[in-house]
Amino acid sequence: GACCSYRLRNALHPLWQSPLSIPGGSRQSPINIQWRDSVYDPFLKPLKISYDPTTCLHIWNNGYSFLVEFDDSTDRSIIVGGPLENQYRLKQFHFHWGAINEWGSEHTVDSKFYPAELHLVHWNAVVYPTFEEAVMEGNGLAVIGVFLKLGAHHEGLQTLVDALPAVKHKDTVIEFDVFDPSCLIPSCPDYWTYAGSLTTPPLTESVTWIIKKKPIEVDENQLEAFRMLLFTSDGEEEKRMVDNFRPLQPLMNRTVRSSFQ
Ligand code: SG4
Ligand code: ZN
Repeated sequence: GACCSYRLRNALHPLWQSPLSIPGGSRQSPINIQWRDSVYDPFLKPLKISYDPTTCLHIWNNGYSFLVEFDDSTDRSIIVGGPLENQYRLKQFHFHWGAINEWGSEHTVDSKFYPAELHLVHWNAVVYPTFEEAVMEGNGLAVIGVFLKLGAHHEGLQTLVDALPAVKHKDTVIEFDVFDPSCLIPSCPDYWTYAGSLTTPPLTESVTWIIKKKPIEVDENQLEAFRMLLFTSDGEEEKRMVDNFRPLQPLMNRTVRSSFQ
């Protein structure tokens, strides 16, 4: 059933092998961002991020990643501006990472992988009544991507890392109130943006991607804490949660725009 690890699913799920089998699969994610092919758009506004730390609810190991989920019943944690026409509500954030530091991110820049990538998932509550409906529609979701690179210890991430042993196994959830994920987003305003999809089934082409140019630095111990998590439930043969990223998808007829020159 749906219980197998991300890697196993990656190998078995036909959608992962042939992007062309997706109906209308013309804007799939992730992609390689070729810096010199991106087009500066002077009309792109700065992205404004306004998160209320008290909307943070819990951390959940869902068997593919760990998700930090937020109360999205009101407009208390939102983003606005950038390439977006409406404001979008924060639903959850999660990460993708590798077994080793040489890979792990979903997007690449000039074919370079980072060891991990943060995704902050937001939905268009102005136009759609529920997150589930937004997932299915063209302008339903906005995901901010932030690359993690190896370097200095990250104080803000450590709060999260300290909580991870409690959600080691698949299907475990713990309370995690009061966290402001804007501490994980670099203050440098520069970003790339393009029209893409979710990177896991249902792979719907509903995502406006906003990829921050500047990575955040995390240390080796913090990446190792991610790699201690398990794809598997308590009692099953342990499989480490690593390499939970989707392979690169063709750019096809798309332009990546940049907010910077
Ligand atoms: C991860 O697998 C999350 O666990 C999923 O969250 C998420 O799906 C999925 O990634 C795709 O998101 O930003 N990488 S992504 O395109 O947010 C959704 C859940 O399954 C719908 C809740
Ligand atoms: Zn993701």
